[in-house]
Amino acid sequence: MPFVPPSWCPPLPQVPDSISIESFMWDENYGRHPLGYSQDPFTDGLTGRTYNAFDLKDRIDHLARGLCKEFDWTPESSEWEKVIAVFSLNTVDYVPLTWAIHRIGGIATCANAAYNAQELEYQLKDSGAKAVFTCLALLETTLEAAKKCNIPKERVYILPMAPNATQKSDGYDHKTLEDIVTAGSKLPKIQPSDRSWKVGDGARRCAYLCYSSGTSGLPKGVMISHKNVIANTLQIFTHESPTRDDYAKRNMLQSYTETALGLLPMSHIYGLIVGSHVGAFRGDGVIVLPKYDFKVLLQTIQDYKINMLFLVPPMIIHMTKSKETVKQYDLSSVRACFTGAAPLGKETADDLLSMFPDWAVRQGYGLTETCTVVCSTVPEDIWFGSSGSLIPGMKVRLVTVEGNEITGYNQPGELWVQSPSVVLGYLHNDKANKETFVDEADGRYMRTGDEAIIAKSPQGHEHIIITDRIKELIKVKGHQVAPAELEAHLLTHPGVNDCVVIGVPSDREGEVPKAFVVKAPGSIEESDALLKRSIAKHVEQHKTDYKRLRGGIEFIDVVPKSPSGKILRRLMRDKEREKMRK
Ligand code: 4UV
Repeated sequence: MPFVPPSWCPPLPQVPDSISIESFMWDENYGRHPLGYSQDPFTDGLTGRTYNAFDLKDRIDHLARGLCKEFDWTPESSEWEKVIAVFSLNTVDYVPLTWAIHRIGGIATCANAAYNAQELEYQLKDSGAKAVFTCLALLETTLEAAKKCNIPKERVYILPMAPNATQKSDGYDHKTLEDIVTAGSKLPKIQPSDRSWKVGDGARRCAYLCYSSGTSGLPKGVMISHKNVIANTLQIFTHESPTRDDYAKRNMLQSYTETALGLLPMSHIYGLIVGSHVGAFRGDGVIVLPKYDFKVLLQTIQDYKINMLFLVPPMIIHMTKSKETVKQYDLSSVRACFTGAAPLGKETADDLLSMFPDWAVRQGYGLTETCTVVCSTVPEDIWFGSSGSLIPGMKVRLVTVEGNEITGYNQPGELWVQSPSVVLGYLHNDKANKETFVDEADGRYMRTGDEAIIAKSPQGHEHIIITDRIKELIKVKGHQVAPAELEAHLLTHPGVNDCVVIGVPSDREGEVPKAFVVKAPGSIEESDALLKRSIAKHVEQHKTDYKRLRGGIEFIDVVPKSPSGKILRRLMRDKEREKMRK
């Protein structure tokens, strides 16, 4: 018997499947007409640069026309011919750019702004991106990666981070997003691509290609359809409705908006959907910050009177460990602090609440493969340590390793998810698709690779509590680290004969990678300490900062493997946990 959302949850409205995300946002049948915005959808928290909803809609329209001309594309051609990478810090133009790409029927592949050139190159090649939009701070990295993927420098465009930031650093006169908008404003109107869509096209067409390593292996392109995004936006919105009757009466759209924090990376599903799409759909003003700077964050909350924070656990830990600094700012506008992407410890939640007794400290759980939220706590039903109740339209099962269905409370099993937000699958990876997306008698499920229990909250509702991670993924400050990627890289070091990488707990970062290495015979380093330093450096030189082996390096004699050669990571992890307990 699958578990379903609590009865107080309004049913999920019909999810439209023949319109694009951008149309959905402005369509009065679902979203809101620009007139319905009392706040500007996106505002730059550093410079104040903003567009009201009318101007933003025009801007997207002009940008879409400009893109068609720039690439000589038609809205009707296949989306796979129109993949554009966005590799940028957060800006007010980030999400509008992706909507313009959707308007011309293309795909936006969002790359983590923390990537180095090699990591970006992997995504550009894998996704088949034809162009990259970046910001000046990341231009050098972009050019290095683009060159290796035969993307000419003419196809590298600059997103302005400040009103007049148009200077170029590499001597080449890159076009800016502004240049394309201006050119597009002089071009004849184009039909949005979804005008020619048939029923179901929105469920079939890919809109975003985000990268996730899933349950195992290297990062893979996750094909997220227009319908997936629209579904999860409606699911979250419905679940969030402060008064359930209001939603049914559609009073919500007029009555309930927030000033929300847009700090989480828009390249990641949490910042992209929960932080940006849901906010824009609800009519929130999203205050965009390019990157995490603790004092800038506090100042921005104070200046813009932000009332909804979207954070990840390490940021909350930073707050609770910096009480004196926090006290210097007026954060009285905040009503709710939402966290997800990694578990928030009960002690940290308690600590935060002791600093801010009025805040609703909420937790959500989601995945790239479910186009974000599966469940979350709502202000009326908060239970620390829990990830809350299922959102409408979501159905889950708990399945034991032996394949038995769990039907009772407080018994752990792997969480399987069924929802209109479960993505199309991984790009050209049949093996991972077969392992992750399973067809059952009652429909298609996604196997999350997370272990969970269902428990009754003090308010008497069924909650999901994530109890462990079965899959190999490591989460560092909410970022994904694929052990397989680090292991493959470590094997290119001459001193490494074999290795296994696991995540170990870290106070500040949640988890950090630790490597167990089998030394190569006759390695040239004179001592173990020198070899360790050399291996750590090998990672630092070729991988982005959060992938460093902060959990350390330990030498072992042999990597435990199954008869079929599969690394037994769980065995290593259990041994490590045992060691830590002692
Ligand atoms: O694919 P991904 O990087 O995706 C995310 C998404 C997190 C979100 C999104 C919207 C929310 O509202 C929200 O609260 C959280 O992180 O990584 C997916 C894996 O991250 C772990 C879990 O192992 C997933 O399979 N994870 C995500 N949220 C939690 C979590 C959580 N609350 N507690 C424990 N693990």
